[in-house]
Amino acid sequence: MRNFQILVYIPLILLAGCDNYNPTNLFKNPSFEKISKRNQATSWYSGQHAGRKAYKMAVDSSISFEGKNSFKIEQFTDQVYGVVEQPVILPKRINKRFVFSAMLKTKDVKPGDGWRLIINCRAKDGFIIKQYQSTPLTATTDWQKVTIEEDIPPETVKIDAGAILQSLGSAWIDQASFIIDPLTDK
Ligand SMILES: [Ca+2]
Repeated sequence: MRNFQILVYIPLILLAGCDNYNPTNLFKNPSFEKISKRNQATSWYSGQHAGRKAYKMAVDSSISFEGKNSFKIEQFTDQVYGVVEQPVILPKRINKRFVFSAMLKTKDVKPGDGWRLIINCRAKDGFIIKQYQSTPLTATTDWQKVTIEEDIPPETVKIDAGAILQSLGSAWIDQASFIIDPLTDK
């Protein structure tokens, strides 16, 4: 009986001594399962550089890593960029370390800037303080997890996080995750 009591008490002591902050995925609709008008993904913004239309961007219900849907972006002519992203509202935390990850896939993406994750850390006036990007994927690749783990500059009030395509070809994103302060959850 005494041994049982010890086993019960130790976890209680550990819980009392740690930070109660539980990092959660800050993305809404992170797996692109909720669809809005014109086959777009709820809570996500997709757009391209001004000028001639060069991208098709929509939820793809024929290919997914998780659930029924992914989001597909296809570049069919020259243009500066096409992007799918979401504004992330930051929790009030002192230590602003983040981990941004997503499953990415490509088909026949030409060499160059390719398909990659991108984060813009913005000041109150919208100015980009810091930008992070992952290594571009090109050619044809199966689903792979891509991760960016970095610090958020202290003056950041808003983050836009998503993926950008800057080469001809097709690309997909699914199972996106944006977590703040993963190290403090231990
Ligand atoms: Ca999905």
